[in-house]
Amino acid sequence: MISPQLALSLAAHLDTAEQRAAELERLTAQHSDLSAEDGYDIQRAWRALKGSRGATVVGAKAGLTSRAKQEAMGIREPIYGFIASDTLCSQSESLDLSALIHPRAEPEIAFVLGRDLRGPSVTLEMVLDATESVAPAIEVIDSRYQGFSFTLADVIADNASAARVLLGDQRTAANACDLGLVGMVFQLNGEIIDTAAGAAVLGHPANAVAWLANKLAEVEEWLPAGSIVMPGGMCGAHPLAPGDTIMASFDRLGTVTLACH
Ligand code: OOG
Ligand code: MG
Repeated sequence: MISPQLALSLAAHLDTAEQRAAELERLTAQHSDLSAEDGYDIQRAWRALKGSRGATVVGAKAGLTSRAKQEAMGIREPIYGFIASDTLCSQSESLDLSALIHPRAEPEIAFVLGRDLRGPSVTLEMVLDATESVAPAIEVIDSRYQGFSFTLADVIADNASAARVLLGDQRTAANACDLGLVGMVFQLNGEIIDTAAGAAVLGHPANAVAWLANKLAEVEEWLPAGSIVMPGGMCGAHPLAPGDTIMASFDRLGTVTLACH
């Protein structure tokens, strides 16, 4: 276990890297024995730091929940992070990439909770029951580490590379269709760059939400009603450049479009 002082000082490094949009050497280069639990301690210290500046937590994210994402990042287990209020974007505004280091976009099916979800032993059915609606979403991830390269402890400390969250306008009941069978087409500047189905994420995206609720229970946290929950990218994340427009179109759930400058 690391000391609260070290957790806070490493969180402050990540915070500075994010604010300056300047990449950082991965933490494990200097602290090679950091564990996943240490990573979560650093992440919570960072969450507290952002909270002290007025940001609130509006939801949570699971990451590395699809084979595509696990293979791309070389890490074979899911992770989680928090969604800060100042990372929510709107489709009506172009995203300023100069505030980010090396942003990448990934398509996700977002869950908006109508009721608290508290583990342990949350099931897929319990997730669907507690969900007010699902929405087409794009997550912009932006590792604070050089070369977008990290170990498990590093990426956990870095709040699972969280940077921006964008939801499309449409809301659909979680039980209106089988979310595992929902197809998705990912387009960059009008060209198809990837396709996937909901089942790419742990067999069903609600499984990722259940995993997250159960994992949070280990530290006596939960997903409160009203939370936005991002279950994880359905396919690999795609780098963004100024002038790009990236769009994820989902069967039944609608479309979400992000323009960048
Ligand atoms: C880690 C964040 C993963 C997802 O949806 O899999 C993530 C990364 O790939 O940098 O958000
Ligand atoms: Mg993601």
